[in-house]
Amino acid sequence: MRAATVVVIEALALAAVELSRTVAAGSLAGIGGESGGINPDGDRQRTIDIVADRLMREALRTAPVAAVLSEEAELPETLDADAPLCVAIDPLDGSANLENNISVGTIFSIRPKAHDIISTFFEPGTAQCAAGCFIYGPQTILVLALDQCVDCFTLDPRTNEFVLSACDLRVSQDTSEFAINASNRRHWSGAVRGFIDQCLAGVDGERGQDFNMRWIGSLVAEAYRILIRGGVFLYPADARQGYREGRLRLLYEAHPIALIMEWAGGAASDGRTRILELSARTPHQRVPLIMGSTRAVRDVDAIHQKVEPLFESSDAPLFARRGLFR
Ligand code: FBP
Repeated sequence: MRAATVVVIEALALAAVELSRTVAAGSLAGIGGESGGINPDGDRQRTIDIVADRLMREALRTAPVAAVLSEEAELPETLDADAPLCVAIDPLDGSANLENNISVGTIFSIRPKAHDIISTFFEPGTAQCAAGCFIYGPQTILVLALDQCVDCFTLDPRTNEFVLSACDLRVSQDTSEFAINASNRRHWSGAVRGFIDQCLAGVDGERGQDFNMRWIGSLVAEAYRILIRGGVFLYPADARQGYREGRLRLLYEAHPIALIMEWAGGAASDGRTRILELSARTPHQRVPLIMGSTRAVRDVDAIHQKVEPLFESSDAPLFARRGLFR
């Protein structure tokens, strides 16, 4: 199974080399703008999303892959039904960031085929045998979770080869940096507001330390920053229509990023349950994602244990000026 997994990763890496060139060419590649299509989540597809999807699918056809589930298609596509592996993939996550020249990426999750293809994708995240992401930024980087360990490879543009650049990355246990889209504060649950308020209170609050904040709006870039210098990232569920289960997708965003975090010594949860223990009920299921330094993720979980119901008005006593979290 390991040999087959490596063949899949190599195939994806070849496609990523081509995609990184296209991304780097930007408007010169002539594929800026919207394609006119809509993906299964209702998001408008950009032409680059379609190109990325095609490149990754073509690559996977050359590898021992039974089926691929992509963000860009409603259902898994069967490739070679007898092959041993299935892949879930977000071919180009965060593509809306490209017009601002911000890092974007390809996220993938590899798992052994169960007795049939659909049930494979509905197994928990612990079924994954490898996961990773390619980051198309100032450098093109592969973050790879394989053999219980997370390594980093940097694309050498002179040879088109990914060269090992960091071994056995470890997420620092503690952090003084958090990442969240703070513009959604009024829609958050009391638990999320409670945690962020603790961070904002700095040395004067119960966490007793000052925090720095970051928000890139690109999952691969946030995950990479956390791998390199620690931190906690939250994309929680919130009260907006369509966000009651969060924004990010379980199978090709949260599961692979959670595997990377855990194998690098960090943690990932939905606020109550380890992401890797969750199983999807539908191919494009969304999930809240809290990931990064273990202590901070555990603290967010602990606050969720104390606070019910999920979306509480900010006027409720628990969250009022002299409530539990103020
Ligand atoms: P897409 O899958 O639609 O590209 O969106 C995913 C994403 O860009 C993540 O990479 C990022 O964490 C999140 O959306 C940002 O969401 P928001 O714009 O709500 O802050």
